[in-house]
Amino acid sequence: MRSTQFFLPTLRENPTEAQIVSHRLMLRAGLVRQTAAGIYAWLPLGFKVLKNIERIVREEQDATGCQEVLMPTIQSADLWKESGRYEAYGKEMLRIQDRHEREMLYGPTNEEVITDIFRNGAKSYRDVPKLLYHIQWKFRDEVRPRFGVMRGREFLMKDAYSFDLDKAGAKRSYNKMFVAYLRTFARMGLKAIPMAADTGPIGGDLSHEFIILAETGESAVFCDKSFTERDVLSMDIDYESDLEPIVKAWTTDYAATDEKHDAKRFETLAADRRLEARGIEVGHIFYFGTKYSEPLKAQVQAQDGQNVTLHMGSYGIGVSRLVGAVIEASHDDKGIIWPESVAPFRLGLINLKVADAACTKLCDDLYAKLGKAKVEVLYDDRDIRAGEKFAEMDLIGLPWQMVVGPRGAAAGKVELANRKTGEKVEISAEEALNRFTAAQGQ
Ligand code: 5CA
Repeated sequence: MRSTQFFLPTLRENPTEAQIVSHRLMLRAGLVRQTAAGIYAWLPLGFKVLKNIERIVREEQDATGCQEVLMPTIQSADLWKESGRYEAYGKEMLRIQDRHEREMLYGPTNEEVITDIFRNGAKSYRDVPKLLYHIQWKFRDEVRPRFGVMRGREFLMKDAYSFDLDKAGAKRSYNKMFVAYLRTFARMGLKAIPMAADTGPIGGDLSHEFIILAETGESAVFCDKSFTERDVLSMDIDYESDLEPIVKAWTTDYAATDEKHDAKRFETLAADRRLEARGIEVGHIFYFGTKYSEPLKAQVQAQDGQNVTLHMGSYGIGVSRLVGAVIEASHDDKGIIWPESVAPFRLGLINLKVADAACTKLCDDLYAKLGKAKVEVLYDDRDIRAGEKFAEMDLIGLPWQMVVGPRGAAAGKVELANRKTGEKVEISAEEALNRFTAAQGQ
């Protein structure tokens, strides 16, 4: 993409309404714009990141055998009356009346709808276990929407639901999601720590929040330092095997949010192993047994001919929140530093002097070749000051910057800078090209 064509409305000044760094940077770097309190439009740069996060979530869900569906945003109130949650959910639910005065709502979560779909489709024990998920916008009329996309009213969530014959089966499904979550967040460059959690309006007696550490997090968290030292992605996972040992290994050491904090137990840790910090909840998983299947009569016929009520769990990831969370975890005073896996472009190509024929020719050539090799490049081909280009490139945080100036161009050389480490090397244009085209697919 050429900057002369790209819609990237960046802001020079810090927006006064933004209290935390991710919100400030998302507005300044032209990722989102607020259209109403807690409701955001995604601009091209932000939308690319959102899609990348969605892709990682999807790949890791698919790997577990979880199947993707798409349920509507608008739901009928009837199902919520059947489950008993219609009144209980309170003011966070956006209630709507259609022209026939039927009660509808904008879904804050989907336990009722998926249970209704499943009860109509599953008849026997052969139809379970099943795991289904979708990635869909939710609406919760939060009292205090704040921190940009971190606590929005409309937000994108991945929510998965499991259906099993009994509690032991449901725990197997829970474990699959648990492990998939570890991988999902690690692939985004995040260290997410599973913590025992309260279940709130979703309900149930087994639940973990996945929390990443960040100064601006909404909850105080306490954990063993070991969690920050683990390598998740080198684990070889077979989702059909018994995952309990992995889940055990990740739930034995101390980790709790303030709601569940046990100061006495925490103090038994050696002082240098105690980590007290703030955290952002990026995912939350629940096992709630028959809480919805019972009132909604989601049953299948067991092998002995008896009807059994299904055991269920639900598993959420804050997809849009993650865009903010990744920025909270990875930025400096100049701007965002995207991990390669979610970056909107892998590389920024900076033409320092558009008026210089050799410089522009080399840039055009590099841009064409990178494009051919399917490397995502933002090519700053605008006729503006170099300082402005550098500042914007740092602000939007692409992992690599390839800088071409008239002197280098005359010698066939470019400067390659890493946004994260600040390391710079001057290499031939050909070598620079090879680095990106050869490394594709890694
Ligand atoms: N039905 C269950 C799991 S599918 C559920 O709704 N869980 S939840 O309430 O914990 O939400 C799942 C995830 O959505 C949270 O972990 C969080 O990352 C994200 N989330 C929740 N509320 C908001 C919000 N107001 N703004 C942005 N993300 C949110």
